Amino acid sequence: MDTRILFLWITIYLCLFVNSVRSKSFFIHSAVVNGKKKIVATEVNSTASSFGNSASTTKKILTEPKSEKFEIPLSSADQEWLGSLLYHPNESDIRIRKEYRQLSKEEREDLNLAFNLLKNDTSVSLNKYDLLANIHARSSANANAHQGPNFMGWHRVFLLMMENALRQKVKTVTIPYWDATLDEAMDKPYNSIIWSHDFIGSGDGVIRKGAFGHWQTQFGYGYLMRFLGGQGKLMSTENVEDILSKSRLGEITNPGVEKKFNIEEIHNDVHVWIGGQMKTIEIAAFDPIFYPLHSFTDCIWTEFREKQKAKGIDPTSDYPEFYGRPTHSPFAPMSLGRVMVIDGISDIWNQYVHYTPRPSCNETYNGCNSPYIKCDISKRKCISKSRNEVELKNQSSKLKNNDIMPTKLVKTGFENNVHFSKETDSEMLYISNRQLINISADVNYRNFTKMSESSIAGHKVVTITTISDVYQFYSYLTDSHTDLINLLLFLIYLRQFHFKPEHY
Ligand SMILES: [Cu+2]
Repeated sequence: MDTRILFLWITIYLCLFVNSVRSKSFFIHSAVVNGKKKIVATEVNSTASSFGNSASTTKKILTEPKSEKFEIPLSSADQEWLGSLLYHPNESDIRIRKEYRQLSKEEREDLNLAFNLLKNDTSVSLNKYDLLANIHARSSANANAHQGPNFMGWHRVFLLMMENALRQKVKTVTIPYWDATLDEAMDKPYNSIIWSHDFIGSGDGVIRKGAFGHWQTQFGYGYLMRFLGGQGKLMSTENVEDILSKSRLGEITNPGVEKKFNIEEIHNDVHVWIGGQMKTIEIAAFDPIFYPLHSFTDCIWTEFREKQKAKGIDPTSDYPEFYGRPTHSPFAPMSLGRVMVIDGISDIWNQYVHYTPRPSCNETYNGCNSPYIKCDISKRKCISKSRNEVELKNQSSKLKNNDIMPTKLVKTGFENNVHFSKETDSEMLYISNRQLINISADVNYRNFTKMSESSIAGHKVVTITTISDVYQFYSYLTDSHTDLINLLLFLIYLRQFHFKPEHY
């Protein structure tokens, strides 16, 4: 039977059926029936949630998430804030997204800082980071975003919303992409420098240190945690090449595309490989690695669309005829403001978003462009360095014995909130140890008055000044800067803090 006629038939059938049984929905996909490939409709049930099961699996009953738990009511302030994020960049707001390991130290710290400032901003329900992350969990968006061709468009817009949110906090931040193929090519990818406190945090259970140390997630899922490499698989260079060898969006997305070419399925494996919250759709976006991963899939899609243009295919009208579930139909709502599914393939979102070329190298060219990435000539490929290989410049080194007092001093400050001065509050800030501190809204963290070393040991009040003073101060006090961000969050919002000399 001609596939168009079959499709029409299924559509009629579906309309009739959906009318008669309102709560049911169907997933249209290809399947092998009696040895022949056919287009069939499968009823969609409502349960599961973990990443990974292929929509192209024959006879598999697809599942939608259990939603109620994740449907927190949105206040008008929530909606207003979320709405403020739904815009695309323009000429005056060009975004360059680099590979994570190509960020400078300052850029990494700014990114971490912005994430933490969102996490600590409770002017909306939950906090700004979690409220936005939770959008990914809501049943409407979840159904729009997964297991169909809208996967690409939905996550593109969502990523941009997170980037816009981060830029409300630190306006130069863009979301780097995590080229997982650089790790996949390692012998032990879980040793990649990516999984370190200076980057996105550890991967062996609860994250206890670094920018995301002891981050709490919502809905009873506890501390942020990862279990790298337990299951799943990282993306390989071959995966990317396979995807880029295709010409149409419908050839690289669900439904019914062979896994080898299916970008959503390949990305699912990475979610599972990371484990922890990342493994479950509804809470995956609570892990900040979610965004660099999606920045990478978006980077691949950007490259794919460029190739389409070169082949004379217009990516802005390339939405597949067989899109599967109704939530992926071109004129379905995206469940992100008033955006529709078809808007996701428009150029408006990516016109001013650029990706640096994926790191690559060979005998004569080294485009790895990062102290954390090396060129493996035999593989003709850039590979991530491991944590052991990276000699992080540890300015702080070892404490001298006679420096012990200031160490105690600051540690005690952390443990005893009472020592901190409180300024006019307009925003709340949680520090790593969950202390609540009132801060003044007009504080510009790059603009403090000078702190001198003698004042640390000699006076009751320490005034912190510039960011570099904060670094210096910090490195003076400990032999590692992995907790830097926690201290930063603490210090940058406090011009002053007091401590009681009797403690010493
Ligand atoms: Cu997703």
